[in-house]
Amino acid sequence: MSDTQPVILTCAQPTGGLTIGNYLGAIKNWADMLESNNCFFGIVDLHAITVDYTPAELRKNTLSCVAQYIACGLDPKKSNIFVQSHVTGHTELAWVLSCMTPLGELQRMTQFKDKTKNANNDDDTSSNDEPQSKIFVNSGLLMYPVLMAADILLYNANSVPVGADQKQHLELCRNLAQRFNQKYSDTFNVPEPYIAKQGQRIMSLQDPSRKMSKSDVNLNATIFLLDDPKVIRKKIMSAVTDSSAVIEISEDKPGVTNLLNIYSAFTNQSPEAVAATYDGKGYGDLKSDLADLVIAQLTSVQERYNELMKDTQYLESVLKEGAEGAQKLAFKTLRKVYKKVGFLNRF
Ligand code: ATP
Ligand code: LTN
Repeated sequence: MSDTQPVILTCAQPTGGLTIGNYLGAIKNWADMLESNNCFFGIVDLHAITVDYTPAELRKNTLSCVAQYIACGLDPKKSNIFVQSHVTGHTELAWVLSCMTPLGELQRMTQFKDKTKNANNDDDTSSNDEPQSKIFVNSGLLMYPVLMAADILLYNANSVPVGADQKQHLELCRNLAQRFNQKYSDTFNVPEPYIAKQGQRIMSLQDPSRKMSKSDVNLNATIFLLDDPKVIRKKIMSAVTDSSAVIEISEDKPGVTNLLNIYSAFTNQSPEAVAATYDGKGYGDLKSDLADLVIAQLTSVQERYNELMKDTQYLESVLKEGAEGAQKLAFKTLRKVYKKVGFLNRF
């Protein structure tokens, strides 16, 4: 790592086990960037408490996420792996940025609208007797994208590798950087999103119109990196497809298209090239081969993960070093920002 290299920053929430969506859309691409960039990989626990959670689970998931990152190839010697709440500055910068963010912009964010769609308001008088999951619409959910912008701008990141679902959040971050630079003078890089061609949007195996998510209530919809091989095979074999049994990429066939996309992202081929190899074959063949492929790729990740989880001290030392490296840069940016917005120097 050197100070002159471009800064790459990206983060994941410790809201549950990582999925192959996280792996293909995000982590797999990050591992290729270690050599020629100054990389920061955050585990954003402050974001994770915007949804329903239990403290013990959060603690467990955070450490497990570190081990999963390393097992997927993120070498802590070549990058900074840190926990967001260990670095002061994220929430402080978020406050400054929130004072420059119109409320309406946050209310219009797709993720905010999606996450609050099922909110059960006290004044809900609908006669629908169906039980609904109760969502607590807290202010943190609304502020989520501002905190995310702070995560990125605190390190003056040049590039932010994310899945396609984060495009809108990145756009807000870019707007805030530009707004700040215009109002107070040049301070932040305007970060570029990096969205990989393959694997950018892995969909649910049970409802291919929705993204594969670690918080999906239907466990068959999501393949977790730590799923048992038998479970992986069962989930893939029962993935939703259609009745035509022709293997092709098509908007009318979101199920099989998703399976081809997963195959293509694991093998770095185009989805069309994968589809061509299945000419004349059936969905069962594709599913069975895909299960073999996913199991083979995840077995080595799982072996490494199990080793790492036996050594909590090592994982904690990774986080200590990661936080120290991150904090250095964070302080530098925050000092500059505080001065520009008119706060007195600390005496
Ligand atoms: P949740 O599923 O609980 O809403 P998440 O997995 O979307 O959370 P993160 O863990 O913060 O949220 O995501 C980490 C990275 O993985 C982000 O860059 C995100 O864009 C990417 N990602 C998440 N799901 C997918 C998916 N289904 N396809 C491609 N990329 C994804
Ligand atoms: N919102 C992101 C997680 C996230 C993030 C970030 C990603 C929080 N802060 C900074 C990149 C950079 C998500 O994937 N759900």
